[in-house]
Amino acid sequence: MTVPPQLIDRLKSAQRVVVLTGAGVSAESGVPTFRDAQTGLWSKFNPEELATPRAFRRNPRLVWEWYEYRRKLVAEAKPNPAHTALAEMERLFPEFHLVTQNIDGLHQRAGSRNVVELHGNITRTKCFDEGTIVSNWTETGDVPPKCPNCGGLLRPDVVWFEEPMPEKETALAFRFGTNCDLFFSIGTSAVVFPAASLPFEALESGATVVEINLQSTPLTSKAHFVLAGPAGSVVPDLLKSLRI
Ligand code: BV8
Repeated sequence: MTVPPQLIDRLKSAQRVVVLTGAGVSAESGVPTFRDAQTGLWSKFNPEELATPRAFRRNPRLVWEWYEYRRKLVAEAKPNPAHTALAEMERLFPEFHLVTQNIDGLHQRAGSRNVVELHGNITRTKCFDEGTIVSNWTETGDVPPKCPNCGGLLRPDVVWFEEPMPEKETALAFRFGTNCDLFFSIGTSAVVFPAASLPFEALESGATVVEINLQSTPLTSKAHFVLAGPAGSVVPDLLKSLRI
């Protein structure tokens, strides 16, 4: 992908860069996005119906098993060149912040150091009742397993629909997003709020906004630059253009 020369200039003069990533960044690692058709036994469920507290209360075993299936997919996945290039970009700017909607931890495995996780992380587990993180528990065959402290049900430490995003991470993301000079929205459908409002707030605050996606989104018509292509090759091309 040829990076437009005006964008290369913006990249070279940027002081404060913020990147927002969505499931599209992990797609080339084999982690299905939310809108990819669900496969196999999960094909009859709509993720937005499974990723809710209501679904968990109604059928905790089903929701726990869906996350166990996705946890295994994530454990087998490897960071792809988009993750690695973003980890390298972190060191090239005076200020660089990576904000992700993804729960797969692949940015951290690729070497990104300060990652703001807006929607939690599937590799962490918490007590549904107490909200405390639980790192180990006795396997009694219960599905979901029980909290060793209060006996409540364990759940993944992710943000479900109709649950608020974590306060600290949300405040950080919006502080970074409204105080940067260059904002990238990469591999996100920009339809899930409040995360999806971040690129628009960056636009409002005067940042140059770049979208990298395979398809158009509600952000496409407003972004200053739109690089239509797979993140796994477009992001490394951006990095290469910085090196010249
Ligand atoms: C909240 C973690 C309020 C879980 C996720 C009615 C009732 C209540 C709330 C609402 C409502 N109506 C609307 C809302 C708000 C709701 C919302 O926005 N709904 C949408 C569907 C309209 N939001 C919420 O509920 C949020 N909370 O509002 O709380 C509140 C406040 C105070 C007190 C109480 C309540 C919480 C939202 C977080 C939900 N959790 N994930 C899990 O993963 O299991 S969201 C999940 O979906 C992902 O994290 C992602 O952010 C989002 C979208 O999924 P995808 O589409 O797969 O991914 P993405 O968007 O990233 O799209 C993929 C993109 O990649 C595509 O554009 C594709 O073209 C592109 N792509 C694909 N391959 C590539 C690529 N691009 C580049 N290269 C490639 N190779």
